Amino acid sequence: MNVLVGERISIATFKAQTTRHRIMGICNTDDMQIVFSDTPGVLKPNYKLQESMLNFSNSALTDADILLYVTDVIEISDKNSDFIEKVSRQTVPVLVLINKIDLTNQDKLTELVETWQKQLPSAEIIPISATGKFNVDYVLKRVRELLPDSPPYFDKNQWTDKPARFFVSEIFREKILLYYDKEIPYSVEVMVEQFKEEPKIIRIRAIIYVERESQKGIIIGKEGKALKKVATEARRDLERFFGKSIYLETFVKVDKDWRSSEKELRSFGYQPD
Ligand SMILES: Nc1nc2c(ncn2[C@@H]2O[C@H](COP(=O)(O)OP(=O)(O)OP(=O)(O)O)[C@@H](O)[C@H]2O)c(=O)[nH]1
Ligand SMILES: [Mg+2]
Repeated sequence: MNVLVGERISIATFKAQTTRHRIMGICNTDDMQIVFSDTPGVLKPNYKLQESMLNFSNSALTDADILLYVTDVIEISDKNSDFIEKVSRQTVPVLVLINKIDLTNQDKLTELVETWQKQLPSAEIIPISATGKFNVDYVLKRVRELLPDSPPYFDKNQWTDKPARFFVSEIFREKILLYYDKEIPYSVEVMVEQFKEEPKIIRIRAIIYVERESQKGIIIGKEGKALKKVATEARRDLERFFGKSIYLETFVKVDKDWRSSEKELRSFGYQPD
């Protein structure tokens, strides 16, 4: 979505389940508005947070005018057969984007395109490379051609549906995904307790929630070094994102088993109120 919109809206890392929410990236031109909607990857839920993530993915099936199903040259094509079955029953146009074609060769790609075409006969299969910007313009062209006429959904100046605090939390989560291993990033949620914009500076207080006491120690690290690194990197990105100096305070707290608590998931914005 970032490459299509031309803005860094969704965080992206090499780890699975980076995206947890449904995030809109709005493209405005003089005569058109395209609302892209990035969703979590499709998975079989093991705990309540993952159920909420799958609900976000499923919701795109009910309201999108065009469905862009993004796979890549590494993912096996029948990984999400239940979801693909639902995609095949869509009445809206479906584009299957096979991403990361920079990592394969022509023969393998041709075979993969055929496999996808068999699975989704009415879909248009488009090989792309998001990082290599290959075929991205073609995807945009097809989206423009396929979009139905409609009044704009959002104000012309709006570029996302999410508030500033959301991006603070996501930028933090990106750094946590990058710097901690195993279960740690998946056990973390970041809450922005204060976001106070002054003329020259934004004052932010962020709370990193973990599920257990032992994870708190790992997040903080020896002599606080791990947390310091993450906070420094996050602050640098936040300054770039908001174009202002950032004063950042970070705390780590335990919220036992928050990923499995309906109440906590609601307070973190994963479920409707
Ligand atoms: N080689 C290569 N890597 C890519 C390309 N596009 C994206 N990536 C990398 O793939 C990784 C995953 O990117 P994400 O945007 O987080 O992927 P996602 O599908 O949104 O994943 P989740 O949010 O975790 O479901 C990142 O490390 C990207 O840099 C590409 O065209 N070629
Ligand atoms: Mg993502």
